[in-house]
Amino acid sequence: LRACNNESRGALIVLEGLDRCGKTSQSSRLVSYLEGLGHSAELWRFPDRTTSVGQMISAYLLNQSELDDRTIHLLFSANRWEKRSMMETKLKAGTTLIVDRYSYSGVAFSSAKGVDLEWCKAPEIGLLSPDLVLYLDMPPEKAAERGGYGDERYERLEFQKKVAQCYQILRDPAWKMVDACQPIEDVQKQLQKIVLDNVLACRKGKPLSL
Ligand code: DGP
Ligand code: NA
Ligand code: NA
Repeated sequence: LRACNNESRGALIVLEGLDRCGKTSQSSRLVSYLEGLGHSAELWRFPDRTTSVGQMISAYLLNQSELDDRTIHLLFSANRWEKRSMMETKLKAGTTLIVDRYSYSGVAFSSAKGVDLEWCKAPEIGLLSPDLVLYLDMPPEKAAERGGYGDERYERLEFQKKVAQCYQILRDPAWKMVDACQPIEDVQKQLQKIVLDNVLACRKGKPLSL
């Protein structure tokens, strides 16, 4: 599917990694960087806690509700599905989306609980595929040291170790691995270079993968 007959489109760029690896601040810095270069860019994140599905997810993460592992898995997926058409509209209009977590978090966090990997992947089929996946690589022990974990459900070292293993299983050769233990400015510089190449490729009319 070609975006708007030869018109350039935005790039769908996903950041993944363990909790506390620096994804959120790196994502917002990337948006500022692209905007500074005159590109249209937006910061998105999943879960998007502002929707009604997102509020159910948020309550679960805050341990205010209990949900079966498959039920919460499907809610996380539904939260991406409810945003799909808006993502497509924005990309086709030329806006690059920097997305803090996406389907890979969905599969990694649920399969870390022991839910079957293929079952976890199924509801993600048909969502927009990213042009670029940036994995902020950091050992779970190191991430846990960073200011400590909060009170959210998954912020426990033993669980994050399992998530890291699941990300390794999911990891694709096309993923760009960035050492997130480097100083924040160095991580940012590496990310900027990789992202810029991909944004430019999409502006040259790279087809929107669906
Ligand atoms: P964040 O807002 O990025 O801190 O994410 C909240 C927590 O939810 C974090 O521990 C990662 C986890 N998470 C994010 N997306 C998914 C998902 O699709 N499925 C599951 N099971 N967990 C997710
Ligand atoms: Na978190
Ligand atoms: Na985050």
